[in-house]
Amino acid sequence: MKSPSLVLALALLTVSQLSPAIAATSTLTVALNAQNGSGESGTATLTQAGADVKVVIALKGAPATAQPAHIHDGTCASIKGVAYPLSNVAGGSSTTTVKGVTIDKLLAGTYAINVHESAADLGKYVACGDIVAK
Ligand SMILES: [Cu+2]
Repeated sequence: MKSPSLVLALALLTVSQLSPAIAATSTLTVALNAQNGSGESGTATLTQAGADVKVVIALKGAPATAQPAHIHDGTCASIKGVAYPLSNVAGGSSTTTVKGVTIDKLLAGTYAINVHESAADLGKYVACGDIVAK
């Protein structure tokens, strides 16, 4: 005979195992703020697509020329190395599929999305946003 408490325990275990999938973040908008007087600001929209994350950058005030963009370790206030390269922003737009990562993994770490002036002037940052939950 099954005891009611065993049935309850099994039910709770099942719920606890399912809940991470249910709670997985499916989309996240990161505000990209202008840096160094660039006048470039906008958003990066992250969308979970299976095992990958699609990152769409939309910047106002950006030039038509290519501007490198990356997901960096660290924060905008304390930027570190490149964690995941993104497609260059051109005319304010960039779309990248970052393979093998989840939005939840990005949120669990410390990451920022950074856009640079140009390939020739990587040291000048034009827009940045920390990847944080709203
Ligand atoms: Cu970068």
